[in-house]
Amino acid sequence: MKIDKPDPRIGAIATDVDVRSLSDSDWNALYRAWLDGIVLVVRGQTLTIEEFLAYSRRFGRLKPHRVKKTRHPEHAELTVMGIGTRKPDGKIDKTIYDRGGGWHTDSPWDQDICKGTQLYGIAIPSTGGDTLFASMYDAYENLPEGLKQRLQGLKAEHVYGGRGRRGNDLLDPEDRNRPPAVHPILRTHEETGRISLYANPYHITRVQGLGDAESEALIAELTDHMVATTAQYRHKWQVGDIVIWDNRCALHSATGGYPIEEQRIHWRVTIMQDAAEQQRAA
Ligand SMILES: O=C(O)CCC(=O)C(=O)O
Ligand SMILES: [Fe+2]
Repeated sequence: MKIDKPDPRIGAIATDVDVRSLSDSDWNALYRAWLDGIVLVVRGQTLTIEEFLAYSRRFGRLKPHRVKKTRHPEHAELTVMGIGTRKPDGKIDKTIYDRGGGWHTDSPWDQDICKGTQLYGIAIPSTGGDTLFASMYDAYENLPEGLKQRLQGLKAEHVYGGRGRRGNDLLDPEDRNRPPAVHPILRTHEETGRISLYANPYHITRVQGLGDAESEALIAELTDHMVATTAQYRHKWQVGDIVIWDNRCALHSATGGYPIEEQRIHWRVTIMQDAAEQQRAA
């Protein structure tokens, strides 16, 4: 196995390895490369659904996604991304085509911590469709000192789709309008001990304890800092790529811009942090 690091701050790319038959030392190296690199790419895999789920479970417990209509019918833990970009009337279904567009972390609307999301490339368009990742460790480290102090102890509320409840159409009616999840804006990573900025421009609704205008202004200020980080990795997909990112310390964004007549399909899992990991940090 070979692991390349395009930038010491973000990204790790593993090649010459088969995730179905990993030695203990290769597994430990992959997990470490993920924690250190925030985004881990493993190229060139040929997996069945069961094999993809088994490899994903090595990272942690899998939780079926709140969006039920894109779950695989026989494997609730598997979401299939990118099916149905064209509606029966020929129009583009933007909720499918644009899904994952705009800087965000996954599942901040869940009170349980989503440690990672893993995608597996099934069908990749000839052009466009890259995914961008940004380090929120770096965003935190580059905040002005006064702002770092101001954020101490502040918590933010998150709901699916944020203030505009964007993407609500993907949810079944009983899953819309759930109460917000609350997370600290400065979060200490349970496994690396590093501090990151966790304010999710997409799903955030308000900063607790502040008036509406002050909350909006702070969200705007933090968003500017988060998206300005230069510690970014742009993934250009190939069929057979597995990409896992650490939702505790990264933003990501699907960039779209691929031909609508071409397919862009990924298998996706949501990987949760278990209670023991959470306690180890406390
Ligand atoms: O399709 C992509 O590039 C990213 C999708 C996304 O945001 C996700 O799966 O959480
Ligand atoms: Fe996402």
